[in-house]
Amino acid sequence: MADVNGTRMDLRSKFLNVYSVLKSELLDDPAFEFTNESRQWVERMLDYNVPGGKLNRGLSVIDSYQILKDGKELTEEEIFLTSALGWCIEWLQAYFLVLDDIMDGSHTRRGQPCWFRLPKVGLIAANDGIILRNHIPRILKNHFRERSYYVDLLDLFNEVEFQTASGQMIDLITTLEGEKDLSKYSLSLHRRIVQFKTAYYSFYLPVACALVMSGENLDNHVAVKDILVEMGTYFQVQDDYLDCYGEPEKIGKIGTDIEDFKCSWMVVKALELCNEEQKKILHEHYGKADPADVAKVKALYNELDLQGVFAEYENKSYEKLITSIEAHPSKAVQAVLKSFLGKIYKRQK
Ligand code: GPP
Ligand code: MG
Ligand code: MG
Ligand code: MG
Repeated sequence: MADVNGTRMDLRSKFLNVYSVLKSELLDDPAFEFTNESRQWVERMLDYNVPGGKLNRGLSVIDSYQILKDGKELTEEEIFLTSALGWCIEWLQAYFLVLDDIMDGSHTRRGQPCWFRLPKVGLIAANDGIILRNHIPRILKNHFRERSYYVDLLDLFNEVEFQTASGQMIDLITTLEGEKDLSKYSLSLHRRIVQFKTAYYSFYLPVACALVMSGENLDNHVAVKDILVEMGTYFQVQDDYLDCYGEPEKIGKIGTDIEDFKCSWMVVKALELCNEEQKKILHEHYGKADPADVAKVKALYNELDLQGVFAEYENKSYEKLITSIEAHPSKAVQAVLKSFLGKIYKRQK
């Protein structure tokens, strides 16, 4: 095991080195005449928002690619290219999070204030989100322009961004003020939201990047996509659960779903399990910023034992996912999917 861990450590540090390379290129982009001031802004913005997460999505591209190559050791070039793709996903994530935190009115992210909360930043963060988004095609152009699969990568990132923005749209418009109506919240609406806002970019995209780089045609991998979207749905249910029951020191953020009237898995489950009296409590207190209202909702979640309900959901989802993974004909693909699932099962952050 020491060897395996050693290799992984090595890959992680190589992955982090690639961040520095990509950042330097972007800070010297000949398409823009950087002044010291603008260069410093971008550098600070990148360091604040891009590398500070768990890096699961980014590292999964290298992992998946290596497994698809039957575990053969990767060349330095392959490590660089898979890392660059991994970083493109981390950039995409940074872009989404900077904007999502404005939209959700969040306060903290990855253990620090949300970028837009910094006094010097404010709504400049909206443009920083656009800059982060624009860095992705620049990285791809710098490193993949000559590859036969360049167009497929551009297309993949475009498709997934569209899906995510559409999911984010339904996440937001279901909460519209004046139409606050819990009766429209259902498991099927929740599913639709989280598949689009989270699953495609967080789960399908890393594996799809690895497949494209291995020369695969994504049209031949619909079954893999379906399993990854299922896994992403499970991941966002965990996120909804941790929004309420996670420890802020561990998850690095303070939940806002109850205040924001979100169609979270928690409220959908509560609606499913509550009696008429309890439903009244939800209708009265859900979606209000006052901590006393939030406390009422959380007390109801405890009363309904949503922690127990979640634990059961988690076990069932895991078993279902393993069953669908083991039905896949390729052992290599099975290994990719199991490795991904192993990273998130029973996660606390
Ligand atoms: C996660 O939702 C979804 C995203 C981060 C996608 C955002 C998409 C955009 C187009 C901006 P969440 O709000 O539950 O995440 P968190 O709990 O991390 O704030
Ligand atoms: Mg959010
Ligand atoms: Mg959100
Ligand atoms: Mg959340």
